[in-house]
Amino acid sequence: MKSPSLPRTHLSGNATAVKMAAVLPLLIIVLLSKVTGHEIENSSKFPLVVSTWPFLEAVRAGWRAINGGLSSTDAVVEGCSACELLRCDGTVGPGGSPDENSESTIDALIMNGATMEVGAVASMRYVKDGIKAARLVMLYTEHTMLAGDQASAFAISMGLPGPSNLSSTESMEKWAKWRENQCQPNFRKNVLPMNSCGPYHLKTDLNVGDNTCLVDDFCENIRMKSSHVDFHNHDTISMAIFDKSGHIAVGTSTNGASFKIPGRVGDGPIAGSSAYADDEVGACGATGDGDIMMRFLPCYQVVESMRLGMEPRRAAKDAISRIAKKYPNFVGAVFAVDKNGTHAGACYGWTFQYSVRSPSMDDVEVFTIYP
Ligand code: SD4
Repeated sequence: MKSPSLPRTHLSGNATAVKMAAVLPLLIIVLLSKVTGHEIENSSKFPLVVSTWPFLEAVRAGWRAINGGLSSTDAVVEGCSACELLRCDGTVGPGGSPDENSESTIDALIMNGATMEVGAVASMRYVKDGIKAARLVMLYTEHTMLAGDQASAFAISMGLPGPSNLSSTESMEKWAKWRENQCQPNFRKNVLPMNSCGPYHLKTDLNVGDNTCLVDDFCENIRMKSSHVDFHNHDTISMAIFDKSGHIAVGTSTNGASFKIPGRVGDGPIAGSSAYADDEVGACGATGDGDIMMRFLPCYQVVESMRLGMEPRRAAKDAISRIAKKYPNFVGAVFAVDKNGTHAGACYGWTFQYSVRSPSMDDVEVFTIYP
C-alpha cells in the first residue's frame, strides 16, 4: 500500500509559519506512516523463505537467490536444487529411497502463486534434477505433470543432464538388506508372496484365509513389520518463497518412499498435497506419508482455510487433524504461511521441524513442532 502523497502547497512569509504549523502534524503522520506503514512493514517481513525440516543450506540458497533478484519461482528452484545436490537426508535428489527393484525415482513440483501455474514430474527416472524438470514442464508445456520415462525423456530433450544412474552405494546397500529381510517392510496388502519377495498373488485367487501362510515363519514376519513403514527416515523438501512484494512460489522435491512398488507416485508432485500457494492468501508445504496425505490435499486445505480467515496455526492443525481422524496411524506435517508472512506448523505421529529465513533473522532459524 502506498503512503498518501502530500498536497502541494505554496508557502511564503508569516503566512508560511502559520501554514507550516497547520501542515506539520500531517507531515509527521506521513513520515511515521513511511516508517511503520504497510510498505515498510512488507520490506521487513519479505523476502521470506520457509522450508520443511532443517535443510539449512537449501534455505540459504533460496535466500541468496531471492535477495539476488531472482523471481520467487527461480529462487525455489535454487533452494530445492541445493537439497537435491546435497541429497538432503538421502531422501531428496538421487541415490535414496530404492524401490522394490532397487531404483531411485524422483517426484517434484513447482507452483507459481501469482499465476497458479504448476509444473510437476512424477516417478521420474534417470534425471537427477527434479525441481528443474518440474520448472521445464511449467514453463514450456501446457501440461501440469509428466510421469515416468516420458518425463525423463522430456527433461533430457529440454537440456537437463541424463540419462544418469540415480542409485548410490547407500541406496543399493539399503535395498540388499531389505531383500535379505524377505522384502519387509513393504507396501503390499491383501496379497501373499509365493516366495518371500514375490511374485504376489491375491489371497482370494490362492483360496487361502487371512491366517494362512505359504512360507514358513513368513506371516509372523509380515505381521510384525509391514503394518507400519518407517517414515521417519524419508523426508521431503517442500519450500515456500515470498519475494519482496509478497509474490509466492512453492516447490517440492523427494525421492519418495523406500521400497515403494515401482511406478508409485507420492504426494510430492500433487499440487495442493505437498505444496500450494496463492499470492492472495499464503502458502503451505507438507511432508510425511504421501500415500495417505494425497487423499486429503492438506496444503490446499490449509490455504483455503486461511482464505476463509483461519490463522496459519489453526489452519495447519485443522488440515492435519482431518487426516488423523481417518488414519490414526499416519505420520505427517505441514507448515502454513499467510500473506503477511506469519507462519506456523502442525504435525502428527512425529516431531516436525521447519526452517525460516526472514529479514529480521541473521541466519536460518529452525522451529520445532511437537505432535
Ligand atoms: C512421499 N511425502 O513420497 C513423501 C515422503 C516424505 O517425509 O515426505 N517423507 O510420500
